[in-house]
Amino acid sequence: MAAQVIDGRQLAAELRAEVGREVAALRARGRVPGLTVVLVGDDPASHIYTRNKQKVAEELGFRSERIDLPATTSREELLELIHRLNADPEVHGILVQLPLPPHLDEAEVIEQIDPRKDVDGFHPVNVGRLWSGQPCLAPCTPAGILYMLRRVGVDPAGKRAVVVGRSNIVGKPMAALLLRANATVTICHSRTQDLPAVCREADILVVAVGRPEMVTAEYVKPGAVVIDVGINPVPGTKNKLVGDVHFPSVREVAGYITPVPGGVGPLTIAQLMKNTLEAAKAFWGLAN
Ligand code: L34
Repeated sequence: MAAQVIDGRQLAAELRAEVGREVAALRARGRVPGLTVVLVGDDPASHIYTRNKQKVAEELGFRSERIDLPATTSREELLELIHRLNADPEVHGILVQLPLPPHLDEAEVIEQIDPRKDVDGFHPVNVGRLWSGQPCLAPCTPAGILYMLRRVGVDPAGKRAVVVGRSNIVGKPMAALLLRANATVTICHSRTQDLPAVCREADILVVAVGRPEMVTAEYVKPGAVVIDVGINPVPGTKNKLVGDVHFPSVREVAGYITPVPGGVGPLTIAQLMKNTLEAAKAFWGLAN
């Protein structure tokens, strides 16, 4: 029996609606949560994602601002902007879209963001809190995936979870969140020996490697939940995308599978709204 395809657009719409109701209630009391997205340079994919983030923030009633800086922006200019945003009481969430142009040090830039405004959850303070089980802002893609699992009724507790990819944005925080949810977690990467065999152990398989359609049916235990974080443009097409999972073959063996597009991406943006709302509430001293 073919897998159930998880409708990320639908789930994201529901999460957005939830956030939107809370934003409306806050606005009725004169409080407006604010998100500022900073985009440096002109990476075409980053343009699309940041435009979507800003649009959704506006729709949900946030004060939403996007700051576009040229690729030639200096380290000093960018850090000065971040310090200004840290000090601005109308800004509750700051997101610097990655990747940055090569002359800028991403780790340094992230560390300059006030951890309370770090709605990406990339600041070392939030990373440490995530791994030590404290309340924190967690990275949007993995947090959105956990929301997804919950909504389709998959509880990670006691299950075998395999995360393919060890990036700071997805792989590592995904492993932390699954561990916090009591899964038995394995992190795989380019040096993992016999990757298909390790993946076949997974009840929950999360793939975030950036290699088009790498994961085929032979990687997947029958009935497993397969979450595809990849977003790879198909060469020679205008806008066509594929994931890191070979959807046609894997859907025949998996129990659940996320499509690309329309899977993890929309949840990432919805979770960003949730994180921004939580950051604003914490700023005002309102309980979460
Ligand atoms: N700082 N940088 C920072 N935070 C992030 O959380 C991100 N990321 C990744 C890249 N850089 C970042 C994103 O927002 C990737 N990412 C992201 C967000 C949304 C979507 C894709 C990537 C998305 O909405 N994808 C749509 C398709 C969009 C299209 O048509 O191109 C989807 O349905 O998957």
